Amino acid sequence: MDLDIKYIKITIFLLKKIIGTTFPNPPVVSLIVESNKKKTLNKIVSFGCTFEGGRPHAEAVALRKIIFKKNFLYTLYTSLEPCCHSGRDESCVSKILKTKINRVVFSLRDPDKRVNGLGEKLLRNNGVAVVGGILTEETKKIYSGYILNRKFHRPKIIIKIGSSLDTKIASKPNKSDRITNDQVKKIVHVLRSEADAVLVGKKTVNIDNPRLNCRIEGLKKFSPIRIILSKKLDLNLNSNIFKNCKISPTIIFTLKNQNQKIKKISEKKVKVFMLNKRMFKLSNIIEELAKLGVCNLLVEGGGEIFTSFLNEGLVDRLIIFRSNSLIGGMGVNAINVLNKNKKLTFKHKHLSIIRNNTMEILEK
Ligand code: AOF
Ligand code: ZN
Repeated sequence: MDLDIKYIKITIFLLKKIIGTTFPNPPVVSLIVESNKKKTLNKIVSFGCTFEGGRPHAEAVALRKIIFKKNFLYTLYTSLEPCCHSGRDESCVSKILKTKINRVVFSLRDPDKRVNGLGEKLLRNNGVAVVGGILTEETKKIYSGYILNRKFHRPKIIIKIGSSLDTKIASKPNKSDRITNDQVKKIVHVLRSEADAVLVGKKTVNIDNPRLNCRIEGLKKFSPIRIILSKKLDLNLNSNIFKNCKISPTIIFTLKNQNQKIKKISEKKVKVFMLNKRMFKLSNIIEELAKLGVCNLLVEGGGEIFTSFLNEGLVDRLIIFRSNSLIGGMGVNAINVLNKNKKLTFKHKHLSIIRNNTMEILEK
């Protein structure tokens, strides 16, 4: 196998392990390979991942650990084009240029307009050989939310439905039921850890009383920001969600002119975004979330919210967990009335059995 492909493959393998840990920055993995002049001997001498919280960047971590030797060549392999803007720290390109790295190989060009090819150009102009675009089919998938955020100012939207065999999410209106099994619950917690934000409607808060965090040991700190949509701000303030807003950041989108209610809810340490009637649209709300750095948004319910996202054509991925029992007549549908003039078709990507439940993944 071509050496460049081999090492980029390793960065991609490791990249999958750090998804959801680097908000608000994209996850990146870098490797440094030391070679003899004939390139017959090659070995990985350092590696780095983007740190929790987004800094230091992967390249900076990899460079920190290395001792460069005389008579050897050094290639830096990285999943994303190295940055060239000085943000919270010196840029990676500038750091690379101070070392003996004489070649950089990356997979995806950084869609962030501050970089987008400039990182590559700057390295080349300073005598570093650069190869870009290795295995981009794979990295485009991993960075899909990041690409949507930077290019289209919206996050990737993943709808998660936990339903009965006949796609009902509760046995009757205003009732909360556990429908799927405990293993599904664990998978959902992993999905939460991978997401930057999780969104629900006011009924889900008031009826299901979820915490919306990740409660898997070791991953708790990667819990997403919690987003609640509530036009009238008629939320039960004793709900679980309002018990730990200091630890799990929480944002509520509501309509303007409800000062009294906002005062009360603000005591819970939540952030309230007020929009006028015309602006209270999913397309505007997700744009606001993108501005906050949200690249991957998990939508957890309920039925009205799922339906609105589908009607607006704002669903990139559907994950449906289904139990093995039917609910029937009184049950609440996961999806209500869809606009007839919209053709909604998804591609099946995955189907698996989770004990007595199933998991189906579909994409646009
Ligand atoms: C890299 N390596 O590991 C990451 C990069 O807020 P800042 O200053 O840290 O910059 C964030 C931007 O840096 C982000 O939008 C993306 O362009 C790049 N992320 N770049 O070279 C990394 N995480
Ligand atoms: Zn960087």
